[in-house]
Amino acid sequence: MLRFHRLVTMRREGSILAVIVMNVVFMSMLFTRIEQERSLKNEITQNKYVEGNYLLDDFNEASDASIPLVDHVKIVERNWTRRTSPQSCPLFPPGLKGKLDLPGNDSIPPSLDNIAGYHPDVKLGSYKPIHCLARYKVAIVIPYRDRAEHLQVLLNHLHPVLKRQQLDYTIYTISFAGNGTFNKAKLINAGFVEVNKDRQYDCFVFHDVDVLVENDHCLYWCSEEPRQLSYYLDKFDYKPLEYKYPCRSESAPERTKLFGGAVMFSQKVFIEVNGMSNLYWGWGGEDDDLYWRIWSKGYDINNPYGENCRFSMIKHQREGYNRANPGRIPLVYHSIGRMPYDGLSNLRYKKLGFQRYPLYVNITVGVGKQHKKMHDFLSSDFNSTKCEKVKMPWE
Ligand code: UD2
Ligand code: MN
Repeated sequence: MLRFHRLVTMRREGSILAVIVMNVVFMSMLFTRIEQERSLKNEITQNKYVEGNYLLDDFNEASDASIPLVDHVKIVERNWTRRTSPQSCPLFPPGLKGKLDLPGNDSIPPSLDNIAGYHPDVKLGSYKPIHCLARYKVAIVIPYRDRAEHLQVLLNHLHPVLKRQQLDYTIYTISFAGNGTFNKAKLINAGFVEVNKDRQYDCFVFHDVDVLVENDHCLYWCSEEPRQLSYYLDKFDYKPLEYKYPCRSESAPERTKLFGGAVMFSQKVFIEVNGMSNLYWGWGGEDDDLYWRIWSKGYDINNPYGENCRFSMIKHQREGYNRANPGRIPLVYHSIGRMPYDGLSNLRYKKLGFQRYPLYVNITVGVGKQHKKMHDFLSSDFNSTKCEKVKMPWE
């Protein structure tokens, strides 16, 4: 009996001990996490790139400390002006072809020299109709690195379309310097600022290098509201793509719509949403973040030309330095709250090159790299099911 009693007591002591050990482990994990957040918070507030309460850039550093980052992004605001003078080009461009031939996946595009030869009227990346006044000035802004063949295909395809649409336009590539992790959204922000310095435009099309419009009745004409041009994509059988984000607060859209590919903004609205988030390093999420931004300001995908705007994407593999961003779900979760201080307002980059080629203008920029602590934080223990617990260290 005594033996049995001792056994029970030992068992009880054992389980108490186990509970204590578990608690200690749990508490230490919690403290580590709190400590991680605290030190990141300190880092952010002590950081030299922080002005007031705003986060700047990828938290604190460009990959290369010698890169003097631009101090302030100044954009001369431009009023929307629709050109409707007697000289304006017709409302229905006369030379449109309708459905277009697309290059086969294995076909080799003409060389840039040959393409330039077909388009002597495209001068240093720009064109405007000569017999009438173009209704819109459009900048095509392509985030770019190391996709020479796609660029050839796109230039060969798009110049004739935009010419027939009687636009006054320039095509820009915004090249990512170096071989670090890609950041499409930050390239677009930097491109937006630089292109505004080059010339005044009515609107901007942020255009993947690998998407091709299938019908020239899909006009690249500006609208005051943002527009998703490539909503109907071959990759998704041209079905409107909407998805539920696993993490979503009440102030966020219930369904997120595809907002990658080719999207159009007036200067006013792109500034209104503070551009794109600078924090998406690697593949994915930045397009959804942008959709949440425009949605929160009362806009939507806006598709005036409906299924005329079918697009096809050149088939390709994902680059090794553009791996899926593990932090995209928590970042999107906080998208709308972060909008006022993460975007054009805290953009840092360095312009490293500017070349005018016959068919496009290239602007090379250094955009730094993701801060290591942020990288570690975002790759730590998030997953899509824990999102309601996700709290960003600065919030
Ligand atoms: C989808 C979206 C794209 C973007 C991406 C997630 C569509 C049609 N596309 O594209 O807009 O939201 O998901 O990040 O919905 N790029 C380079 N070099 C690189 C990597 C990227 O030039 O090494 C540029 C290029 O313009 C490319 C774009 O970034 O088209 C998007 O990258 P992607 O084509 O690899 O991604 P994808 O096809 O999944
Ligand atoms: Mn692609």
